Amino acid sequence: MYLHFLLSLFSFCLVGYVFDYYKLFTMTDNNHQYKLLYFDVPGRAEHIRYLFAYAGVEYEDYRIQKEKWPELKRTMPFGKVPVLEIDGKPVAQSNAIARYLAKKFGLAGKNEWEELQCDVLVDTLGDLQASVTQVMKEPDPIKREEVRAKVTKEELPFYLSKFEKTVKENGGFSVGNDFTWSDLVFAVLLDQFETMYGKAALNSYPALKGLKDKVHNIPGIRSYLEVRPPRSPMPRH
Ligand SMILES: N[C@@H](CCC(=O)N[C@@H](CS)C(=O)NCC(=O)O)C(=O)O
Repeated sequence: MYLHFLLSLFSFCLVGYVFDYYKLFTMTDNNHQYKLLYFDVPGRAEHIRYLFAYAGVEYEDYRIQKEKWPELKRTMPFGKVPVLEIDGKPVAQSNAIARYLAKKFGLAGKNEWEELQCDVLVDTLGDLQASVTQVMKEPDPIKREEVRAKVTKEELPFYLSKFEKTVKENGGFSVGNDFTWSDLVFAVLLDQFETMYGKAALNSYPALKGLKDKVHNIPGIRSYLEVRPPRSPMPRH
């Protein structure tokens, strides 16, 4: 009778332990195989790399070398990257991938309203990034300076001052009162602005600078930044 009781207690505990390990395993999502394909630059994949770093989930960060791209391009779902292979199945579109991972890693917002706010901010950051990239894409040096002046004097202050207000109102976060994937997208883009315009670029936007620093101090992201490979040239297309 006593032995029977001990055996039942043991199996009960064993089931508990197995269940706890299962939860841990599924939460960290190391039960899927992920391979991220992109060029050896931050570009449209960096927020996806930040998401994996934040969650501490393993993935292969496959950085495509210039000479390998023409052949690889033919095998991509829409001929472009980033592509995330999930258990061998290729998925395209950077923000669709990021939103999917954000949901898995608890970074999509606490309710539908917050999910919507994340999408709004991520898309708006995309608009701003498109204007900034326009400068680099302009081949004519005179026109390039005109575009640069418009972006620097009009578009950047317009968007950044609105974002600054939002982050201030949310107590240091872009959405709600906790981290979301929108914060990671902010950190990537603001970092890019500092690289392009110098460290003083965010001096007038202390809340945004604070948000960027806060994201870069998340342990997983800090570790990723410490080992991030140096950039190699992007293929011309
Ligand atoms: N909307 C897509 C755009 C993807 C895209 O334009 N990818 C570029 C790199 S940023 C590319 O693959 N360029 C190489 C090519 O088109 O051959 C996304 O966000 O994933």
